[in-house]
Amino acid sequence: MTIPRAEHFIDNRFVPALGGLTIPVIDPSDGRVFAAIARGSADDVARAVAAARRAADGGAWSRLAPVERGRLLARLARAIEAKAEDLAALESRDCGKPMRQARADVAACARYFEFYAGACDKLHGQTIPYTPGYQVMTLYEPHGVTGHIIPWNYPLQIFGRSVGGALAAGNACVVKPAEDACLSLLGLAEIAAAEGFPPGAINIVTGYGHEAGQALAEARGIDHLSFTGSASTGTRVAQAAALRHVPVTLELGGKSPQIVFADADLERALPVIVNAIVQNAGQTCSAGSRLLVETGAYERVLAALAERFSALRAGPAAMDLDLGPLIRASQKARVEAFLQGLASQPGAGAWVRARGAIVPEAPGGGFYVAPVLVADADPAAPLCREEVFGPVLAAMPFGDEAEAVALANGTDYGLVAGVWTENGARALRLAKAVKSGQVFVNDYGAGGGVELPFGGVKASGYGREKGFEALYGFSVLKTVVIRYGV
Ligand code: TXE
Repeated sequence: MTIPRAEHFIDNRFVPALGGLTIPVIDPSDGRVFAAIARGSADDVARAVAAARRAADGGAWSRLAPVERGRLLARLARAIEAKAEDLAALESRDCGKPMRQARADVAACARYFEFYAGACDKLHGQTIPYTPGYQVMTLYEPHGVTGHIIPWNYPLQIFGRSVGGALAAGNACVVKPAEDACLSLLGLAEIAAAEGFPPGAINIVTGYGHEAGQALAEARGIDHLSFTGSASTGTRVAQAAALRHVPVTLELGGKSPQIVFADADLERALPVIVNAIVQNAGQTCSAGSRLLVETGAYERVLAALAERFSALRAGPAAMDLDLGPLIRASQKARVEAFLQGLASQPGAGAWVRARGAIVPEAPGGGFYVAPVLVADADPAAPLCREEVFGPVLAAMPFGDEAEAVALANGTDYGLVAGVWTENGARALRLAKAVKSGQVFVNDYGAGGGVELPFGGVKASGYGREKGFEALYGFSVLKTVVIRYGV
């Protein structure tokens, strides 16, 4: 696949930014510019919203029967699979992802469209027993035009989960990908048009968050907003939406705990725990970034993890190692600042127990951070409370179940938790006591499967994407009351 043009995708056509400006695209593996994208403005967003409105308000998209929508989504899933290697190569370069990760992302994106293809004609309302002489029914109707602000960590996956669900419910979409990573989504939109999606169903406006993103959050003609990103930007988006009474779904990341009891099957747990923080170089909303270990097993677990961390290798995406670079220089600086902050941490003082390596082939201009295992981390320190979004695992011991729950719930976030124990009753108690949107027992899904509703509590956001549940969020429930008696 060639690198898409530095243009928006509106009404099934590539169009330049009205202001004629572009933004350079940097390869995180070497820090060099290799492409450009259009720098969208409020005018570009308005143009995309108008196209989506035409599609949603009586246009070809809104006239499709649900079964036909489903067939289009299924065709798109197959087309994504057919172009998987090209899309993965683009995603890998743009985001600095090792090819294995990029291929997995493409497969997940296709799977979202496959899942939602089958769901289009299954969003049933109800009939409600009411007073004699009345017939009452509920209808799930599309909002109309949905806006989607997508982050840079998993563009294809998050597009699939968010836009896939919105399209399935019958909405037309305007998408603002992250300025750091949008090439694969422009390629995907072009594929969708070629597969027969009517003009205006899927529109993409690229640009900076504070320009195109803010304009989308404020745009008239948007009926629902879906945002995935930082808590601070999510707040701005929700504030802008509130002024127009537009409903919002927010997924704002987390500080997710992995809770390991002494009876856990470590053979099973350890590779999953490592992967949950190393995958995508730790830039995963559901990264298992805190490790809580029962005191009796603490030393054993840390020794085994230290061995695994020391063997990890970071390097250019093309080398397909354990992890690639971070997305950009500022993200690398952010992660390094957390590590430098360790020395000034209050309390007993955490220390780096093990560190992986950056391979010598990694270009000096790339944004690499070696994976780090931090022992005896202070739960009150920023490292344990804030989202680092890098390959840093903070470990700490706990004495009993109550302390484990208190630590697990001791941050502002609540997205995902992992519980590792062979004691079924304890697993269930923990699953209920932990405040988060998902809990895994004896596994950790880094967000889980396409079928599993996903989203947070507290500062991790609200609303759910993924699974059938998402369709309720992307729809409006209407109650129709018919009086037929005299
Ligand atoms: O996020 P932003 P950033 C977290 C993670 C990371 C931190 C900063 O901790 O270290 O956020 O990353 C768009 N109005 N996550 O600064 O700003 C922006 O263009 C509307 C967690 O990159 O939240 C991009 O498309 N939109 C996370 C998207 O918001 C705006 C994924 C995310 O960018 C905007 C990414 C504005 N005013 C970062 N400003 C997750 N939950 O997975 C920016 N944007």
